[in-house]
Amino acid sequence: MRIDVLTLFPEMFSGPLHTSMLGRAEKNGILEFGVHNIRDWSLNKHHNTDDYAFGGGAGMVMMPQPVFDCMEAVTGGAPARRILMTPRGKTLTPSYARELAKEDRLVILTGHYEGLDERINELIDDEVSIGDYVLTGGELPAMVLIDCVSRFIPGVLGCSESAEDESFSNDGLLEYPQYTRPADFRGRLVPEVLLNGNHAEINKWRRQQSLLKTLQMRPELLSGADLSKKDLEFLSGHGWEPGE
Ligand code: 6GU
Repeated sequence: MRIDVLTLFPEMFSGPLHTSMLGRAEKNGILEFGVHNIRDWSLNKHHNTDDYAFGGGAGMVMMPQPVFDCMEAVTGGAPARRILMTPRGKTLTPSYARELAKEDRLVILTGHYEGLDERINELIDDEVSIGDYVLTGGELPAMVLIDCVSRFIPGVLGCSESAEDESFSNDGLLEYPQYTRPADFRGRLVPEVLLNGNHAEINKWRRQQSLLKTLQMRPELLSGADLSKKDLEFLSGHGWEPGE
């Protein structure tokens, strides 16, 4: 997949796209990134990209010309899924990320709240937000989207990892606690059950820990989780009633 980003702050992308899993996928030729400075397409003498809002009011508005020219230069009319990062977009979900992972080419435009000339929408297929809070710009959300989508592209994750469509791969439950060596770290002991090699016991403990963690942190997930009769008994022993 090729992913192009149109931004006023290209330097923000230099770390995240080329480090860790994304960096490895890029080296392996699975992902290809292009980051483009919208300012480079400004025809304005001072390379401005925004101007006062028609009708007045505080805040500047991103002008259509640099964005249109940048988009045309980057896509060259070739097919691409064009995404605008904006808090008024639809919320990023695992199923939407999986859908985007099937595209050959994404072009992501990062903008500013109450800051884009409405005519820029003509260039855009989807408007996407990463959650119900407002950030200072769309750059961090673009990086979140790229990371999230990349996990669904075959070869990006190692073969021992896998991306699941559900938020939580563990039957819709939160993950159980993990431990590594040493078994005694400054007097804090690893639970005994994990040390004895009894895998039936270990699996039971892990399942119960997942159920408890979900009950404590995200009880609303339990109604959509894949729960056995044993799970339900365990949860009701901890005060949970189905339908809660
Ligand atoms: Cl995509 N942009 C901004 N500025 N804030 C956000 C967002 C996007 N998603 C959540 N908050």
